Amino acid sequence: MRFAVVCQSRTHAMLMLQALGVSADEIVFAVESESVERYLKRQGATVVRGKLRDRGLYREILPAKLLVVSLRDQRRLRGVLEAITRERGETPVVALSQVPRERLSFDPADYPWVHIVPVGDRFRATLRHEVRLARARILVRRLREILDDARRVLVLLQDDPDPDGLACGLALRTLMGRKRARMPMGSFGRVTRPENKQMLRVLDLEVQLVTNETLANFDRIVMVDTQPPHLRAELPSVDAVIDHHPVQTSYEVRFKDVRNSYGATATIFTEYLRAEGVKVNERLATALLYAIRADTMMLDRPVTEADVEAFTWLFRRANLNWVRRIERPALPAETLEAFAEGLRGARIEERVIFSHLGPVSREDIIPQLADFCLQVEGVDWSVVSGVVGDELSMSVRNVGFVQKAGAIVKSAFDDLGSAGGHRSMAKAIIPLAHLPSGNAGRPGDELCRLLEERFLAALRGEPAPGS
Ligand SMILES: [Mn+2]
Repeated sequence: MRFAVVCQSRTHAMLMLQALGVSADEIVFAVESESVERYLKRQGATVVRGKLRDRGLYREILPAKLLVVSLRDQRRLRGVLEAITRERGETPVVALSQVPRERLSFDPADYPWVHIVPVGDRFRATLRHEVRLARARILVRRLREILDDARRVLVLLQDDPDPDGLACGLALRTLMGRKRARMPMGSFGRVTRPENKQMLRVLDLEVQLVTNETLANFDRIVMVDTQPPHLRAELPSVDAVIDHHPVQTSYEVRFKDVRNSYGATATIFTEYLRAEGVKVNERLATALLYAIRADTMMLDRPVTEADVEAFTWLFRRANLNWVRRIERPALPAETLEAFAEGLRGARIEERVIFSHLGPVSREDIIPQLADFCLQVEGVDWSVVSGVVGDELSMSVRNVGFVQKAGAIVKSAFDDLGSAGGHRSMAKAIIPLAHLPSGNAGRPGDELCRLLEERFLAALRGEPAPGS
């Protein structure tokens, strides 16, 4: 079986010969014009000539592997579809349209068997992407002019560097073809969040702690994912700023690319890299992908076409196992034991699952078990606690459509230690000295009863028992 194409002009015929990507003798064309017929025959294609509204024409070219309708005059599409209706059989039909579906002169629902492709929209989106890359080339050239003759360049990140800043630092270094020693990343603060620390480990990244004095060791300073007014430190002159936070005007800089509509600065850097044709290895792709994911909550926050484009491109190049390792640090075997113990003693009351782990060697298994327990059927809340050193640490999770976790935990435990959090996640830290001692956390003992009673009272809006 051959491919079948309906078209009106030589241009469309030429495009289809290229687009189908098969040799001309594997295509049969239905055309009206004699000159198009002559052209196609010279290319080696089979041609049937007749009126495009004539059903007989389609009896000659169908069935086919695929029938593509590519008309110059969109107003004739309906007539062609009408003529094909009874002849199409099992042949898949694609109609290329220059106008979007909603601007067709007929209701496409009348022809549910045809797949209408608005090529104009697709082409415009592609063009917008290419225009962004063309602009990026100009920007990268200006950036190179500023950095090329510098011996040491500092990539300055926000005070508690996050995945977007870290990924952009690595991207800038790759873009400029520099090694770590000649373009280190630095910050006035330290990486504190566990996932971000894990990102440093998995992707082998380093951030130097800088001070106003050590800044003098660098010939140039580039800030990524942040702008000078965001830092508490008084900065000397900064040479370049690449960011996506709202633009600040209170500073002077030689190079500034701030795009507030973008979901992540990593998207800007992905455009720079693609525009320059720089090889993006697995490590860099993973860093940038993770950055877009983290900054846009998995594309759940407002993003642009550019973010989605960058994400899709990076997704094919990134190592998804590394992404998983960053997001969810692997549990050592001994914590499984604690997990099992915690589940054995778990109790469900008023749609809340309680589990107390007793003394734990790693604090992070408490939130992990809390996440896990929320999957239990009939449970809206999970409350998991454990003893870390001389404190009790508690993680609370809920399914999201109930009361705010932060407020509940605060009202239940604020008087005993520190407590608070967000809508669906919260945490409390209570010094053991403020809790009943004894056998420290067997299910049903005084400590566990106190935690359960206080939490349930807070859920019901009652005052904490014994407070
Ligand atoms: Mn960011």
